[in-house]
Amino acid sequence: MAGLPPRPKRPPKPATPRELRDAIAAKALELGFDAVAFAPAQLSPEARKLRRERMEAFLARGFQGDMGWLVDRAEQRIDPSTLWPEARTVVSVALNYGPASDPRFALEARERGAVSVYAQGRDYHDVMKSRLKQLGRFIWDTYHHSLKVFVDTAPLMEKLAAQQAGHGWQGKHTNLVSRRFGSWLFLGELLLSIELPPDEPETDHCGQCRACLDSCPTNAFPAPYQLDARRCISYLTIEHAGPIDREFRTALGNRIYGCDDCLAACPWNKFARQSREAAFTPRAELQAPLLAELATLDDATFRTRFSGTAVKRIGRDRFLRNVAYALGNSAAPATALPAIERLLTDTSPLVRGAAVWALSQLSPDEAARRARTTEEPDADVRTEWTAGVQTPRPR
Ligand code: B12
Ligand code: SF4
Ligand code: SF4
Repeated sequence: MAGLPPRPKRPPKPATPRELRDAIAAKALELGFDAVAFAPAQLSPEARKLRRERMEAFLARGFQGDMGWLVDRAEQRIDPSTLWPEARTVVSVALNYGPASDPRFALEARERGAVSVYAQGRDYHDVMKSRLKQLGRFIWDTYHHSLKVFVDTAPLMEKLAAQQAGHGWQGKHTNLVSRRFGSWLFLGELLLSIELPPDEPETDHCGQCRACLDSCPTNAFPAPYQLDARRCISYLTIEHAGPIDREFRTALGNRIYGCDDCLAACPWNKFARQSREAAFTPRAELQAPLLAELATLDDATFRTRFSGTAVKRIGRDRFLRNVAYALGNSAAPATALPAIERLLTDTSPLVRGAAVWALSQLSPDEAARRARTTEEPDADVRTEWTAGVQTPRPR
């Protein structure tokens, strides 16, 4: 949450709430946001109750996995006005990151890694934050209204805020779907201390469709509109720190950072358009990179290569863990085995453990032979050797 600079010397420009709303919307579009809309920051008692019940149900079932930060400050997540009691209006902004083609094509080239669309360009947090700050600065300098800027890390439920502001609705895959941009919107918010005329909330247009639910490779949806994050590839490859449970390793396929399957399955994407945002143009090194080549990255080369992208956030070891699982799923032993060999002696036990699994997938006999003679010092990796021998490879 960003603080405000000193109060400007110029007097505030007089504006009616409607004029202020129009000026903010025009400025947001000028700054490059694709959509801007307004919602009241104060919830009705019924809305607050429903949000609380749903949030509590999610947490009670442990769907958040290791993301303990979702539990912290749950009350603020439910109600933006508890986050900042002066808040009267949520200015909800959206950036279109629509891809040029269906991202699921990348899943077919198994010797290459699939990085989800949202992470292929510049880190959206940086793009969003810098623009929101510029928008906040404009409102403060011109109109002197107090405000707070949020993006992603704030305890605020951005999809609900965006639905209330009318950008779209929370679809059965739990993400916001827009009639104009399909599944491909990043969301951000600014809270304002003044009440502005709100937009109409959007209603649900999922109907009988269940394309997203049926597309999930790990059955992460226990019911429509509910996600068990512990089963989601996005969570497993990005948020989860340790070894990925064996149950999910084959389903990862070649996904090395995030997953787009449920988003890409949505029929509303027929209205989606390619992003016009230069910062989101996919970087060459994130478009189907060769797995064997990624396996050579050390900490320094990882940091340099992924500087300014969301991939850098998870660190080299977790990324190489994902690469190792993908090598095991590559069905391309000629190129994968030398890379796996290299990762078997990696300094990180997390990476070595994943490499053991990869070896057991591509060369089970060799894995069994090596399991008998390994001098592996780490207990978890030794367990991987034993498990690799015992678990038959899925056919
Ligand atoms: C934690 C988190 C994750 C977690 C959990 C995802 C989740 N669905 O909660 C993980 C790591 C899995 C994740 C993955 C992804 N994420 Co994420 N994530 C977040 C984050 C930081 C918080 C979300 C949150 O509060 N979850 C907690 C639960 C309780 O919320 P929920 O799913 O909305 O749960 C509600 C529903 O279950 C609903 N509900 C329950 N029953 C019913 C019944 C009915 C009828 C209805 C209507 C609703 C309903 O009530 C619950 C509470 O409101 C937000 C940013 C933010 N601050 O909001 C980004 C955010 C949601 N993520 C985003 C993105 C882009 C992704 C990925 C697409 C990235 C990728 N390609 O890999 C995937 C999509 C996976 C998916 N299907 O959701 C975007 C989504 C933009 C959009 N258009 O919606 C956000 C908003 C970030 C941003 N600033 O743009 N993410
Ligand atoms: S992002 Fe992938 S793994 Fe996660 S819910 Fe969607 S389809 Fe399933
Ligand atoms: S795929 Fe179908 S069910 Fe899922 S969000 Fe889109 S319209 Fe709704």
